[in-house]
Amino acid sequence: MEHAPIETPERKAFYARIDKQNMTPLWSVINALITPEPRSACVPALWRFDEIRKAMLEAGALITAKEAERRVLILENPGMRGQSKITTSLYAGVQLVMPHEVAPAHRHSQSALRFVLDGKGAHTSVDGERTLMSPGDFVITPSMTWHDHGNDTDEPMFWLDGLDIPLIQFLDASFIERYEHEEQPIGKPVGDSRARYGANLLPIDYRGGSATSPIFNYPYDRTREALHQLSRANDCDPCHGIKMRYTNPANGDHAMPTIGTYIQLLPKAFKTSRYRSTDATVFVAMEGRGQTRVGEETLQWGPKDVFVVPSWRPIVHEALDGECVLFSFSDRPVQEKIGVWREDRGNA
Ligand code: 1HN
Repeated sequence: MEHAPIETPERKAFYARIDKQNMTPLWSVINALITPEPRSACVPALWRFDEIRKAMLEAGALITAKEAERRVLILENPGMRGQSKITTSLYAGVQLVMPHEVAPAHRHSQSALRFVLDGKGAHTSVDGERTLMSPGDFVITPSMTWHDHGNDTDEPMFWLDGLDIPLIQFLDASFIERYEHEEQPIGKPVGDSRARYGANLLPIDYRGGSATSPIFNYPYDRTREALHQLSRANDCDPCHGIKMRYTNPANGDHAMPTIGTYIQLLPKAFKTSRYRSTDATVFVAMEGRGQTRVGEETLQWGPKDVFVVPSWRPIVHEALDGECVLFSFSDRPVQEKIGVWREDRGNA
């Protein structure tokens, strides 16, 4: 039933009459509303880090982090220009904090993740706790937590921001408040949440009631060590290599309620089996060089490049120059919660 009913003069006249009462026939639009498979405006795309970095340093000379509130260049999906989206439901941008700058404190209902690309030792503070950031660290800013960033080092600091902005916009649930000072007071020692929640321990009466993981920095050195150890066991998933999910240690759920976050290792020369899933995914190549075939297109990537794969488009990753590590994020937790997430592993 892919064809639309024909438009007779009587029908057209009827549509015109009911149009004035804000009514419209379903049978004219049903095939666009309910499609046999996902039909997305999102297209595959790649941003090279050297190009991002160059543009960001130009931005660094044009505006301060303070004036901009956040000095970020949005990575806009070429199929959805002007919408501040990298996928239909998610936002991504690259943020630069120059030496001795502060990005002032605020809080909002959108959840944010940071994946550190370049620079070492700048900090972010979340609800009174500060963490220092290094390349490959995955840092969370939960919904409605106060956060500010600062860079006391002598090098520019770059990271990828991922936020659920389009999703929250769709739900009409956006709130933001600015803090009265540039920086919030720090009331906890560095490493407090890691000791409390990230050591296979939990405070005795902790009930894990919040939607987001209480750990807010998942440092790359520990993540990388786990991947290294697992790569020695040689039990790769044909579709993913070795792919792990960042979790909330209090309940085993995704680390963030709206954004699924993943780290994966492709052994040297590994080529994945054709795979597709309904969660459009943003990837960051953390280590190594490789390529990802997305339908008919091939995206060639190297360290710190960012690329995006639309929903339900078959992908094949291939490691071309030694071992590769990919960080990724998607709206999979939301799709799982409402029971619509699907994957197709081919025969693998
Ligand atoms: C935000 O708060 C940050 O805190 C980054 O670093 C990007 C994009 C839109 C709205 C808020 C940040 C953002 C943002």
